[in-house]
Amino acid sequence: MFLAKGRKQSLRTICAALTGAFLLGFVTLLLKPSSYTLDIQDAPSTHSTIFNSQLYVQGPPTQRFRDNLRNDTKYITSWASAGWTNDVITYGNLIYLALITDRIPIIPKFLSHHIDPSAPPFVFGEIIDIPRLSQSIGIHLLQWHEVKDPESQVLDDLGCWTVWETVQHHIEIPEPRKNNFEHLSSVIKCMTITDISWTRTPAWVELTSLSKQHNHASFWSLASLAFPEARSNSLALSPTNHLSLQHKVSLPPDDHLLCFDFLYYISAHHTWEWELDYSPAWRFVGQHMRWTANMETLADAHARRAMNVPVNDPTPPYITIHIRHGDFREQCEEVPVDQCFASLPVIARRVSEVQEELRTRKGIQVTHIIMTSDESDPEWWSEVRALGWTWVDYAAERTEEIYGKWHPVFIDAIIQSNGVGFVGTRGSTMSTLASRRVESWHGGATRLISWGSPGADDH
Ligand SMILES: Nc1nc2c(ncn2[C@@H]2O[C@H](COP(=O)(O)OP(=O)(O)OP(=O)(O)O)[C@@H](O)[C@H]2O)c(=O)[nH]1
Ligand SMILES: *[C@@H]1O[C@H](CO)[C@@H](O)[C@H](O)[C@H]1NC(C)=O
Ligand SMILES: [Mg+2]
Repeated sequence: MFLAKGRKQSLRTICAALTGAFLLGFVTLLLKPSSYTLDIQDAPSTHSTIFNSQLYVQGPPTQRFRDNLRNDTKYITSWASAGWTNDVITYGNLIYLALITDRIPIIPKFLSHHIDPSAPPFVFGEIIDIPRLSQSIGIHLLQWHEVKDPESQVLDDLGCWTVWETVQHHIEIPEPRKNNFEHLSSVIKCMTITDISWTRTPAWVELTSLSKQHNHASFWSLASLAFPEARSNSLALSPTNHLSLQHKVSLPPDDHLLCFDFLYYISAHHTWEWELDYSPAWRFVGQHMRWTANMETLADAHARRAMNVPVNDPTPPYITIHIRHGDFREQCEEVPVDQCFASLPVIARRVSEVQEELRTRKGIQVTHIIMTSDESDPEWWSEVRALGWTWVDYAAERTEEIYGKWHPVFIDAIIQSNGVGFVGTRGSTMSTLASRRVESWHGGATRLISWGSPGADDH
């Protein structure tokens, strides 16, 4: 739902974590033979269905990112730093913007500060199946580590547009990605070692429909800045207004590598559009972001153990529930938490509806129910058990120790997406995406539970 305001982070911890990740990447590079041995002369085709990053860069990752960009190819990038699902949406928006501007997106890693700042950043292509996404949407996707050597200490200068500064009206002195600017720029510095000067996007980037208080910009207004006319008209009116932090240089927004500070609050027509049926970012990109085979296998193994499936039996159809508690209690305001969140009987009523729909529409009886939640109260979980529902016990599985801190949220999201039914929490992006995946990938039955006051989900 709403993006959590910048949680205070120790920049040093983040940089240390990032350095750890770079070293890890370096070791991986040493162990793996270079995949850049082909000498390809052909110009890239945007309709190429072959996933081959060499066609879109000059060669192996370089010290300065610019040395690796092709002079016949235009690129686009942006950054993310919120909850993981929000970041999936942000990168989905970036890729959709790449699609409509005919540019190659360069995708950063996922940052872990909302899970645990000590967890290293996670490579997009290790959870999202990039070759499949690329084939489905017809454009190539690059990742930052393929362009610039993650080990590089070179501070590249870059000019970018700030959308955030333009669309926030609730703040007296708007800035690029306010609240998170310092954090974001340090992240950029650590991740890509880029020193950015910012230019404010024109006021007309704002989404005009129903959005004044919601700080959204529109896809096509931002897209127009990727083309010469809107670009030069805007630059004539709006000079670069923030010098870069390190080198104190003032560069106009780059046109070879177009970049924006933050693309979470972007829609075509309506705010929070990923919740709406016609959402172009979901339809043209999001639904094609399938999981990598490795992650699918791992999630399936966890789901099977949670359901006690005998070794030689297929994984049975199941319904997943996602109950988002945690910091959502802040939205309860004066309503006591136990009356604000949906109770287990209210959740069970929704589960029955999904079972009933699956019986009548698909002719299947689904008895396996898997709970996923950020709730930590053991009493609540024992009530879940009493209803005959199960869950993945990540502590007993030792998932974090074996695979890392990211994996519980990844595995929960994959399990949710692979159910034939889903019951989630209205207003949680994790639930929104799970519903959409279950509907789009499995033709499944879904319900979102309303909450916030007693009886909120009565219907
Ligand atoms: N493992 C696990 N983590 C969860 C679950 N629900 C929430 N979380 C954690 O809380 C984060 C919530 O942020 P998002 O993924 O952006 O989703 P959201 O529910 O819209 O939350 P906000 O963005 O904070 O409004 C997730 O990324 C997880 O780290 C869950 O069911 N399982
Ligand atoms: C573009 O790059 C190619 C190969 O790197 C080079 O031969 C060519 O001269 C460059 N073209 C321009 C216009 O700079
Ligand atoms: Mg969210």
